[in-house]
Amino acid sequence: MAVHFRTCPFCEATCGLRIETEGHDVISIRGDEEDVLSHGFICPKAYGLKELHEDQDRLTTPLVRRDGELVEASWAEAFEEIDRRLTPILDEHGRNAVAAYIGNPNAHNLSALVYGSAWLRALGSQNTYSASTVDQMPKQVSSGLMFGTMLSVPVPDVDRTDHLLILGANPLVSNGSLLTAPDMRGRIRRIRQRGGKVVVIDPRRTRTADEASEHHFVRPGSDAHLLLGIVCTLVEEGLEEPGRLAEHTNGLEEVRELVRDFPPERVSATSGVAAEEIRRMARELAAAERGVVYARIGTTTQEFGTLASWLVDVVNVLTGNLDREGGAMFTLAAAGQRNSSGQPGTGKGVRLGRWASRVRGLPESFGELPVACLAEEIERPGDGQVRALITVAGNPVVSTPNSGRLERAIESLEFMVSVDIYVNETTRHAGVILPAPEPLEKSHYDLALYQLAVRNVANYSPPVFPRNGSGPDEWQVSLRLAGIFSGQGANADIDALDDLVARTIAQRSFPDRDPDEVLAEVEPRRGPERVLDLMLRAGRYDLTLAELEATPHGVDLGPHRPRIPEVLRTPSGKIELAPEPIVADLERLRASLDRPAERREGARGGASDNEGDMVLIGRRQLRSNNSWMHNLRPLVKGKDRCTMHVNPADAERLGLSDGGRAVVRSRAGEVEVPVEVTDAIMPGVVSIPHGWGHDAPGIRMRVASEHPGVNSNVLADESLVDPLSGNAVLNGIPVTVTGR
Ligand SMILES: Nc1nc2c(c(=O)[nH]1)N[C@H]1C(S)=C(S)[C@@H](COP(=O)(O)OP(=O)(O)OC[C@H]3O[C@@H](n4cnc5c(=O)[nH]c(N)nc54)[C@H](O)[C@@H]3O)O[C@H]1N2
Ligand SMILES: Nc1nc2c(c(=O)[nH]1)N[C@H]1C(S)=C(S)[C@@H](COP(=O)(O)OP(=O)(O)OC[C@H]3O[C@@H](n4cnc5c(=O)[nH]c(N)nc54)[C@H](O)[C@@H]3O)O[C@H]1N2
Ligand code: SF4
Ligand SMILES: [Mo]
Repeated sequence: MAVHFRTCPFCEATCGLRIETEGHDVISIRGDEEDVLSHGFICPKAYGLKELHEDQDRLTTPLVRRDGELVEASWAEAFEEIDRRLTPILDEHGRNAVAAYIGNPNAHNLSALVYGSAWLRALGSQNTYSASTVDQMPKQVSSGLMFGTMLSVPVPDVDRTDHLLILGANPLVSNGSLLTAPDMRGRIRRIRQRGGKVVVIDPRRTRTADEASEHHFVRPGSDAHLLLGIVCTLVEEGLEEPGRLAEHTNGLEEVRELVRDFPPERVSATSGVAAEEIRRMARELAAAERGVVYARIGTTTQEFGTLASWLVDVVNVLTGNLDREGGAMFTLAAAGQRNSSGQPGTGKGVRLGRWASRVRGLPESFGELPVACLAEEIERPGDGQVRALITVAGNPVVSTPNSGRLERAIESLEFMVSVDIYVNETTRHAGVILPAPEPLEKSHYDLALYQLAVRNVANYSPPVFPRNGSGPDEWQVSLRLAGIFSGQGANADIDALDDLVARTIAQRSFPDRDPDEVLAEVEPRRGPERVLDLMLRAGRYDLTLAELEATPHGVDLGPHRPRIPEVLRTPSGKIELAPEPIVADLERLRASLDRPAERREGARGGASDNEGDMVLIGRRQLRSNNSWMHNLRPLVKGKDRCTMHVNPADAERLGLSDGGRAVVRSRAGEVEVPVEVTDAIMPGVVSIPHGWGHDAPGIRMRVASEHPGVNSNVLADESLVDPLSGNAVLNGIPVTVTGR
């Protein structure tokens, strides 16, 4: 028997696991009590690693479509097929004719983070899409404009705060996002034990709300309104105290002026929160010794996502809580920390909208276009039309808005390649599927998530099992694709490409040193390990990979420390509190205040006499991970989880009964779902979890197909986006609901 210590790759909490194996079998999976960040905490999904290891439906051989059928092929055949089909499209129609979609698991994958940019750059397509625009893009846009880089996202210092105001996040179920902090239940309990307060703002009374001191329902899509009311109160009542931040901030005066138009009394009707309650929230936050506002996906996947994301940090600045212990702080990770390279305290800032989507003209952010545009880019003929698609660890047919339209568009493509572990809703349309190794066959280091951790930590795990079969490793697949896209064919010298990647990182990491000398120090490492070693050596803690290999429970590099002004990368060297594009977008919010009340309650203009008018939001579930963990039996057993939550008052009005069924319609589509009546959801709102709908023909996921559920994104309207970030509106979708 062997014991392995390994970081869980499934969510942002990065829990340490203790895995016992016997030969090629997983015997047990437990929390690693000695892990420096998680101290033994895990959630039920961790066992999914064993199930995934044993899953007979998980792909291990490439599939190539022959006569309409996906059949097994050799790696060489698969790469040749990709070259044969894609290269002519690139030659004839240009780079933009091939789109790429990068899914969520890439963010948890060292190989993908290091080598993903190699093939994307070789492809050179402006039609690059990812799960970011159905997720956190608004926060990246606001953080980029305010602090200067796309990953300068302040993290709530939950372990030292006395007052935590949470909007649109349910970390007891999601285990935290843009906040790597395992065991949020324990962390929230400790805030209350030390006399602090936790307030949750959510259209549902969630598990997190149950642990909080206080919960308020809010109308979906109106967090920016509520936050404006809070900021206005701080200003009007003289409660602001930016302290040392004042000298590091541009635009304070402008913000003070702007928010005076949005007193709680004015935003209350839209947000559904009483004006006096909004004022009390502001006063209590200002009075707290150490307080912080934290907001997540309920505030980003909505109509005013960028405004809400911005206002969270405006509140944190005005209360003096940004960059202060117990407030919102900037992590300093051991490797790849974006906002610690270059000259401290100044930078180029971010440039957004360098190109626009061809059909709708939505702006690019950080190299990608909004995925809500993908279907129309495939459908609309003409120069720049998308004719082929590459998906890597993504399931856009389930995860992005108006799934029905996207699916039809994908069916019309000339060619599609997927790198994935299943034949699922999306990959079933591919011409070639390249299997990715299972997590236990990969090494692991959270290059991205450690930049958002509640403490500075570093933890490397080697693979638990050797790679099964003779195929390439995942990073080698990326380089093979890079070879094909750069015109070198299916047999490019990928070792040379790897050397090139490492050399580039060496030059960037040590601009004043001879790259040969730097590379000699990390010999004989290759692949992601070589690059990680370089990044660790270049990082602020001067770590090496060998040191991490010697500390299997991770290295604790201490709590957050203040980083302003060093962390800033704006051209001014200041926090930009009133970025011009965001300020301009306030006009849209102002106009929303005058929407008729029935529209605010969910009705879509003109249809206000329809009693079924509701707004749809989502919800996450503990034993689920977006769309792809439903083939693991222990995670799906039990009663049907893909149900619609509705408030008792609405249920009665609409003639719905608990356990009955409802038909839900939107501009985009229609689904029929089982009904669960609960007072944990506010009146006027219904909730359906995303990530289900596994019953389409051709899906090869036997367990998932037994518990298919419905795909809630059939209802999400791709025409609704947050205009600054292009992020899709997935919460607050107008729907009509009828009984059946
Ligand atoms: N309505 C609604 N829609 C939502 C959301 C919501 O809250 N509501 N949330 C959004 C959010 S936050 C996100 S992040 C997106 C997620 O959107 P996606 O990333 O598109 O979807 P996932 O379900 O995460 O799909 C992951 C894919 O990767 C494959 N996979 C798993 N592990 C690996 C691996 O190691 N390697 C490879 N190559 N493939 C792997 C899986 O089989 C699956 O096909 O969904 C979004 N969609
Ligand atoms: N178990 C599990 N864990 C996961 C995932 C999963 O699918 N399952 N997905 C992972 C991913 S990719 C991500 S991005 C994170 C997301 O992590 P979280 O952001 O914590 O995600 P949710 O649990 O969906 O919580 C969002 C909350 O917002 C509420 N909400 C909806 N609309 C609004 C609104 O307009 N305003 C406000 N204030 N609240 C609103 C919803 O009711 C919900 O409770 O979770 C990650 N962890
Ligand atoms: S909380 Fe996330 S990282 Fe921790 S065990 Fe569960 S899925 Fe894995
Ligand atoms: Mo996400």
